[in-house]
Amino acid sequence: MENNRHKSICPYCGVGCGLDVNVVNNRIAEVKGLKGYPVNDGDICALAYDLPEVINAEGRLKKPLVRKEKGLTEVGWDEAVSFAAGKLNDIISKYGPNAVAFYGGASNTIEEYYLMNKLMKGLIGTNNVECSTRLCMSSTSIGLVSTIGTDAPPCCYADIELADLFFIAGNNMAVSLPIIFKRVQNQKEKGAKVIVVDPRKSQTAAIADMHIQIRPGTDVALNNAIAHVLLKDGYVDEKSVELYCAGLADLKKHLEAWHPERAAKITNVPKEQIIEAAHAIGKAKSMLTFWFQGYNHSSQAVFKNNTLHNISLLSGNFSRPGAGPLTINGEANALGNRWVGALSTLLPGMRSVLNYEHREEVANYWNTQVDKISPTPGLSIIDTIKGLHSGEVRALWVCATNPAVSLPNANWVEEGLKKADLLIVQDIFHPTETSLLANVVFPATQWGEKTGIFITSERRAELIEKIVDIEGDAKPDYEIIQMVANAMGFKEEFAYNSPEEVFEEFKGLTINRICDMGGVTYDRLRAETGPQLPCPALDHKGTPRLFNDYNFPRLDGRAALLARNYIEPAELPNEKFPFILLTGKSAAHFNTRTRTGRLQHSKNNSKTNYISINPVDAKRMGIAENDKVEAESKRGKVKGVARVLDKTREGVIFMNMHYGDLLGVGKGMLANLVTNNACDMHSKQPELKFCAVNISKIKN
Ligand SMILES: Nc1nc2c(c(=O)[nH]1)N[C@H]1C(S)=C(S)[C@@H](COP(=O)(O)OP(=O)(O)OC[C@H]3O[C@@H](n4cnc5c(=O)[nH]c(N)nc54)[C@H](O)[C@@H]3O)O[C@H]1N2
Ligand SMILES: Nc1nc2c(c(=O)[nH]1)N[C@H]1C(S)=C(S)[C@@H](COP(=O)(O)OP(=O)(O)OC[C@H]3O[C@@H](n4cnc5c(=O)[nH]c(N)nc54)[C@H](O)[C@@H]3O)O[C@H]1N2
Ligand code: SF4
Ligand SMILES: [Mo]
Repeated sequence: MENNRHKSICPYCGVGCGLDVNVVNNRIAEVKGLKGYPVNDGDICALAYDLPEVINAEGRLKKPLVRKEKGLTEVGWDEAVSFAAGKLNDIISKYGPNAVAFYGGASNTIEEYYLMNKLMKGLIGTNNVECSTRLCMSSTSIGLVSTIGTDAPPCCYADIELADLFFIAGNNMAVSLPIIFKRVQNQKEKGAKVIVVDPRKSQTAAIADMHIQIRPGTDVALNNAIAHVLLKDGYVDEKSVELYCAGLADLKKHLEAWHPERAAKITNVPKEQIIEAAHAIGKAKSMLTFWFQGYNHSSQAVFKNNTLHNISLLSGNFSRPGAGPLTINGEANALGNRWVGALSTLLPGMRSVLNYEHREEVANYWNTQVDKISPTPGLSIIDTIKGLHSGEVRALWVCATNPAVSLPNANWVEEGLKKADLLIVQDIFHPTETSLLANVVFPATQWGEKTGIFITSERRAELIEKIVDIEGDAKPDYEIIQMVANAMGFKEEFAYNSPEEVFEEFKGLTINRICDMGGVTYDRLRAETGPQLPCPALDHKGTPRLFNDYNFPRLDGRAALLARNYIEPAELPNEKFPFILLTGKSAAHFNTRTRTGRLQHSKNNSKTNYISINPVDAKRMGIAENDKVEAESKRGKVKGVARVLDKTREGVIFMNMHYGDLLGVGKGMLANLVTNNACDMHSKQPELKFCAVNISKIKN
């Protein structure tokens, strides 16, 4: 590439498009898609195209802040770091290690997460390390672990061009993964069929050959009935399935009762459509499944995942090129973070805190006592907020995530955050809704200003490099973590001179595991397209697909067919709150909008939060297009502007998640003011997509 052009990877969603970034006078001037890159071959979506405006936006935090009598006050790094480290040490000595917690974002690099894991799990001795991936991919992760024995996405994007059926459930990829959507559309033009399962007529449903407009929350019933039909109508080669799956006999028994008539009643999907969908799956040569937050943001999330995998396994659509579960992550490094151990149950290198051998391996590697690593899982982020309320948790260190906006039941979250004796917030911008509540704010550098590795959804490792210098005193997250660790007294253990040194240390914990990075070096990533993991040696080309030998990392080598029953969502509509509220993403904004809310066109065009309502409901409630409306749940109220659209069925309303108080939209527009903090019991992922509300016109 020319001198001023640099290769990078997009910092937004987990697809991991390759970018060709033009730097002029130390500013990122233009972002294009990287031609020839296997993911996107020169293509990008609007989010990446607009990166220069976001990266150069006003409002960057340039100096550390510490809360003093007159509020958050600019101080030097030494003062901020020694204040934070001193307070952390005080809290640990007074209340024990489990009184502190760390909560990071999925745009942190693997090096940053490695350091945080080492500090918290290895040296302080608490497993309270969480990541926004808890709100995003934890159910996908537990779904894969329970079905195939490991959190390793088996497929790759090249499977799209080999498939003849796409089953897309709870995934509005036209909006959320536009580059993948284009590849799916191209394949559809060549004859592939598309089934979309979504309670809304989403932008993705618009291209479907079959749109299954399911009643929200009921996917397990639908999936079970599809599996029932596959078995009953002779689409399952039971002898082969038994070779690579355990549990067929139990599942068959369980599914006997899941006939389409029963599922039709629960899902509101006509039984004929269920049968037709099952037959289409049975006849397909190669089916790829996509699922996303319509599954994961649910109190039954893991069961939705398991029952979808049952369908792929039964119909022989697993472990073959063009067939299988193609899991895409929401955020750039959501897979990398999991593999480094960014959840409170995990240890680096796809290990678990529950496993003695794993604790021993990691403790030896870190030169620490095995009992230093606690065998008890740490708190999930929702339990951490509960802990702040009860006093069990005293200090929370937030980095690269904005929980005051993104967690459910926002009033309760804010109260919890305010109760902390110490709230450290590390962000690129200030104020954010979360940094406003902090005792210490550390200014961080962002994508393009720091170096580290992302692992994207098809297990591809890539280096994102520092390509511009910054004004002000912001520092990379890895450096800030190291400074605090040093100030807490961990000098020898945290004596790194570069992120590359951190990576080389982490690498040792990946050897001979599915995440094997033995063949990955910074130099290799600079010289060529990053390999797909595992990549055990420098001359190894990487591994596009996993488990094509039908050998799964479970005790008997087979995948598990799991008998799962439908359970109702945690909160059902009732007389006082008769509507179901769904929430989701829009094309114009990314997550909590701290970045995209700074774009001029969004300031001009998307100032309002819409609440979309079905025309029949609107008429009944006396609501017209553009009316100011309010939705209310047990937990709070949210305002918006009515959009009367025939997109959802009667009784179901929808709004986007993005609108915190800041960046021009105004107070009270945040969907999470009303959402439910009930969680899936297996993945601890909150039910962000289903709560009971009432809706009314605001009279002024
Ligand atoms: N432009 C843009 N792109 C993004 C993001 C963004 O904020 N903006 N965020 C990124 C992130 S972090 C993520 S996780 C992804 C999310 O990407 P998606 O999961 O595709 O997006 P969502 O809008 O969260 O939800 C998807 C769909 O689930 C449906 N749904 C709700 N309840 C149910 C149900 O019970 N069953 C079924 N089958 N469907 C249901 C909703 O109607 C919605 O259309 O997008 C990523 N990409
Ligand atoms: N109701 C409802 N709620 C939802 C969802 C929904 O669909 N409905 N979606 C959920 C999902 S899937 C997700 S993933 C979460 C996302 O929730 P969050 O993680 O809270 O969302 P982001 O806006 O991505 O937050 C990233 C933060 O990190 C900062 N940042 C960016 N880069 C860096 C960096 O390099 N270093 C540091 N220190 N900071 C940086 C940004 O300014 C921003 O404040 O929201 C969840 N919440
Ligand atoms: S699809 Fe995702 S990774 Fe690709 S350019 Fe858009 S936001 Fe970035
Ligand atoms: Mo996400």
